[in-house]
Amino acid sequence: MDRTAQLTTRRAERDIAYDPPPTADALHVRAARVLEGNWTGASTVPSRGLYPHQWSWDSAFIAVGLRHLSPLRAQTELETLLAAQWGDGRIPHIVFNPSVPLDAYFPSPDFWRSSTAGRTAGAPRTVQTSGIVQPPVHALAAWLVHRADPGLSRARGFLERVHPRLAAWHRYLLHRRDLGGAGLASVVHPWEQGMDNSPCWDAPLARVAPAPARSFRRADLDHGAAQDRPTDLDYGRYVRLAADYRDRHYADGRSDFAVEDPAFNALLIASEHALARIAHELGATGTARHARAERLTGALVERLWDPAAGMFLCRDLCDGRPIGERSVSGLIPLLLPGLPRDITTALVGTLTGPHFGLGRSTRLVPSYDLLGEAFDPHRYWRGPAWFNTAWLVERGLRAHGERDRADALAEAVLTSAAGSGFAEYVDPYTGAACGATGFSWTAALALDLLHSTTHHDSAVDDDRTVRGGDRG
Ligand code: 9WN
Repeated sequence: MDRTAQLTTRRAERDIAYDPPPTADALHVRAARVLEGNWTGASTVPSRGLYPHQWSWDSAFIAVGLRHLSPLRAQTELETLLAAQWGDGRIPHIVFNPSVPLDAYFPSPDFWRSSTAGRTAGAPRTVQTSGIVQPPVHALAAWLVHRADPGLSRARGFLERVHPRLAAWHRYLLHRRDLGGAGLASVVHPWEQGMDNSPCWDAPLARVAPAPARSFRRADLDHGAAQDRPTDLDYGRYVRLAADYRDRHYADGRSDFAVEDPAFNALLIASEHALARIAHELGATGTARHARAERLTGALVERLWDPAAGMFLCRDLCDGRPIGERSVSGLIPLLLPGLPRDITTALVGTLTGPHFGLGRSTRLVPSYDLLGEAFDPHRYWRGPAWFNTAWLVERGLRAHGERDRADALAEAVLTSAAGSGFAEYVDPYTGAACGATGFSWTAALALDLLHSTTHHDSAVDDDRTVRGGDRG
């Protein structure tokens, strides 16, 4: 059965009203057009209007999709980002494009002042960046990009060049950011975790004195609806935290906001496994790194697993307590190969149960608890569904043998991505577009799933199978 027929049949079976699904070829062409339009010559902007610079985890997801269009561009995307790495190993969350006007995005380079305030931390002199980080998806992306065209990768020495930078990045996170002392990396700003406005941050942020609204000018409201974006009060707190970090010259240590987050750490662990494969490809054994990834998985379970919630929860390091909000972040560790089986079973139960409703009431995984008090299907990271989190959960389901659920989620990603004009995020119930359209990682990850599901053996290439089997 061809892809279009498959999509139509499954749609009828589940009785959900989708627009007619595009053919695989049409979807490929439309996704490629989005990525072409957002390519700047050496990297890809997340969105032309709202996000006109290079973003860290966006570029990793974008590279994963770009590898199906141009492995060379995918390699370049990651190399451009890594060229802006700081001497202490951090990969900044934004690399600014000097030809974009300062007022096009806030906070702009004159807020972060990376080349002066970041000097002791080793910020680059020739390029302006932010001083915070984003989730470490990069080694995973580099490995997948390599696998797309190993010949080109070897000819260009791609892995040789990125390996030391990725290793330094992980060292930074595992040492300078182990603020809780248990081995896990901490985030010191909501923007670092990538799900900026999640209700998980409400309690820790409440301790932060906001910068006065008149002291900065938001640019996001020029592009997005105010009722869907974070409030001015939230922004005031984001600004205060970032300015305090800058004024400490980006030195790491305890601050007003320090959280151990499940998705951030799960991505670090998945990237540690990928880095082990990269090391192996370069002639080392990679065994020590796999072993470290397994130890980190143990620490993740020890610190953040909540059996009563049936999912992982964030831990607030300022009071040492778990944060009692259910976010999609707590489901993303499903991605990991070494989880005990009772945990993977519970995670699948939570994903498909009343709090997230996948395959029942929702099409894609909502970013936050459907039953939570703060749930809002349209407000940034407080309910809507994002495509990167769906892609990660799809990988997790597939890795743990949940093939039918993974197929259904992949199909929902493809139809919702195309049907929403490659929206930044969508209403989790209806799939209606929210935020920017023509959003790069939506196009890239739809492209990736299109190629992985139409050519099933590429899933094997990607090492989606559970390494060494489940424990427990
Ligand atoms: C702040 C670029 C980024 C994503 C984040 C998303 C949003 C920025 C913002 O856009 O964050 O980094 O201004 O809201 O929350 O995940 O990387 O697409």
